[in-house]
Formats: sequence, C-alpha cells, structure tokens
Amino acid sequence: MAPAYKVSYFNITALGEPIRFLFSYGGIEFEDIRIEKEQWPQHKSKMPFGQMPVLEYNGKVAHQSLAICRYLAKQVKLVGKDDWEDLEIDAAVDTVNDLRQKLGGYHYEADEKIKKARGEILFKETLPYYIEKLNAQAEKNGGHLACNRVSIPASVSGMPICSHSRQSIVFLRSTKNCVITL
Ligand SMILES: N[C@@H](CCC(=O)N[C@@H](CS)C(=O)NCC(=O)O)C(=O)O
Repeated sequence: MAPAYKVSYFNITALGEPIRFLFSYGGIEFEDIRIEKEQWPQHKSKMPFGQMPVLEYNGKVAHQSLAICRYLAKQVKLVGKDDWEDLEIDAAVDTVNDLRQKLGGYHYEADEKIKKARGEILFKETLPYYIEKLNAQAEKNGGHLACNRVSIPASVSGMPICSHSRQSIVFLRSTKNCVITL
C-alpha cells in the first residue's frame, strides 16, 4: 500500500529535510516526492501558496515547513511536556530559523558586491554571536537546544543551515544533535 503521507519538495535539503528527518525519526513511511527545478513551473500553481515543501495526507494539503515540522513533532512525540516546554522548543526552532534566513540572505545573493558586504557581517559578527549563544544554550540543556532532550530543534537545525554554504565547518561544541556546516 502507498504511504499515507506525501512530501513534495525540491531535490535539495533546505526546508524539506527537517520534515524528512522527522518522518525517519518516527519510522513513518512517506512518499518523498522530489521535483526538479526544470519541472517546477508545471507544479507551482498547484501548491497552496505557490511554494514547497507541501505535505499531503488523506486528501488534505498543508504548507509551511515549520508548521509541518510542529505537526510531525506531535506525531512522533518530540514535543514539550507542558506549554512552557513547548515555548522553549518553539523559541529554539525559531532562533535556528532566524540564523538560517541570515545565511540564506548571503548564500542566495546574486550581486557579488552585496554578497561580499553581507559576508563580512555574517562571518565576523552574526555567526560568532549565534554560535556562542547556541553553544551556551546547549551547555545548559545537556547538549540539546531545549528541554535537555531531543526535540524538533535537532531536526530543524541540521540540514537547512548546512545547505546554505559549505565554506568551512563550525561545530556547536556542546550539542549532541547539531553540527552546522558552513
Ligand atoms: N515559509 C515557507 C517558505 C517556502 C519557500 O520559500 N519555498 C521555496 C523553496 S525553499 C520555494 O518553493 N521556492 C519556489 C518558488 O517560490 O517559486 C516555508 O517555510 O515552507
């Protein structure tokens, strides 16, 4: 029987990989639909807001990668034990996502002059700032980014950040579940 869940995304890691990670973590089968860039124009208008990743389940369609991750985290029991823990987990996810967006703003910049200027700030200020803070957070949380155990930040912090730039490697020294490749 075909898996009940279908995930549509480009054939890259970025926003799709945390979703794939969560399915794998939970041992839930899903159809991993990879759309090649050349085929994208034929699919775009069929997506809820013209973007991916998109999750399909029982004839229903959902978009927004973090909303999908939060839904899957509930399915695979990677959520908090109470509302405060959920808040801590959400804050960690959103912080990692802020960093991902800053990396993306550099990585996808086509104008070399602007990119160079962004890189100066990114590599000299933004990244060291985030890495230090995230390390401190991991130190307080037994090597995790929230709640002293694996939760969705582990999934969200992995590949989206890795996918943006591969120039050097930065380890979050204290995390058990997160290596950032730059
Ligand atoms: N906030 C959305 C952003 C989705 C998004 O930016 N998707 C990009 C790929 S990473 C996309 O579909 N780009 C193709 C397009 O906009 O035509 C999410 O997290 O799912």
